[in-house]
Amino acid sequence: MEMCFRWFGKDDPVRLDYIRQIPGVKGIVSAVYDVPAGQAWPLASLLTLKNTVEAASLKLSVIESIPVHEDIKLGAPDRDKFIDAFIESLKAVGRAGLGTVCYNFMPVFDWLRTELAMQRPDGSAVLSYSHKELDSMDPSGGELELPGWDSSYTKEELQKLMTGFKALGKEGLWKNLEYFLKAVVPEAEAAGVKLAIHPDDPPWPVFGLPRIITDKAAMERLLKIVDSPYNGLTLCTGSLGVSPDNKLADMAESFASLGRINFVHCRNVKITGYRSFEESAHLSEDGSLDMVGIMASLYGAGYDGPMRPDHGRMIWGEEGRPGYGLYDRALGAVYINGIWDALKKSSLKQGC
Ligand SMILES: [Mn+2]
Repeated sequence: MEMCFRWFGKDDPVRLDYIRQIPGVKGIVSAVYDVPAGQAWPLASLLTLKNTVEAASLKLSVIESIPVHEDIKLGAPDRDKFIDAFIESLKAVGRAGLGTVCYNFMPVFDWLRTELAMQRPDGSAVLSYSHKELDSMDPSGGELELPGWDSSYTKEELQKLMTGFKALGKEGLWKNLEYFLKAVVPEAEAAGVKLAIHPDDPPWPVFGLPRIITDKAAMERLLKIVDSPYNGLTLCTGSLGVSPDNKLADMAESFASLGRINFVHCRNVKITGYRSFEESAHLSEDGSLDMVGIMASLYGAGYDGPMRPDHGRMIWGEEGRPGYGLYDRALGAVYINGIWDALKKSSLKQGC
């Protein structure tokens, strides 16, 4: 397992030289941020990013994410143009000598929360979500005030997109994902780049829009569309884990033993009611997930790919991008490394 850390580029207040000081963190997860969705990434941008990371004695391990243009998800007439651009970016990633790309297939909205800085009793601040609250909002009015939702769409564009996806429905979205994967996976394979789809966050429909990468059955279906190790998963424990039906240790074991987990996002969440949750520290006892059980499944199945702590709490007076401060993510990385170390050492002992 290679412990990594997400870095948002030169504007990120969390500096590479700070990340390097976290024990056991070797890799960086980042992306090219100055190319609009739907356009191919220039190789030069990737090489600059790689050089910057390497100059800090770290390795650029994962690209997260290459955006998938909405017209691909919608199956719009011009989708091939955007698929070609995605493939060009994949090729550039391969030429830059990088091996893993995370992406997602969520229509219109990426991750969703209803609060970005919910105060916990210990004074830390976390992201939280209440489906009831979310349901009371109407994004089609164009006046959506959603934490983290920074839309460049006009009211008309947003309405058109939402109408399109509602009409498309779940099976329509699956068909478009299938079309995308059949075009992209062979190219990823040729470029030596492993794809890792991120599950939907949260893993249920929002605003009447379909979401499909939500549970074990959906992931099995995805893997069958193109049966290749280059068509793989990002196991995001926090995204999947807000649904009590998702048994993360079982999913980790099943998919890692098939060799189809290409990236792991590791974080804990505390389920606070039906479709409501708050994020928590990575520590098992702070949330609803058994982090030791999940790590033991991954370790036992021989997972040796990249992993990163996911969102952290804001603690110790830190300010910055919600979920992506330095301190609590560093604690998360160290905690996960500790579990991994213990698993490794105890299996060595048993082997003696
Ligand atoms: Mn994630």
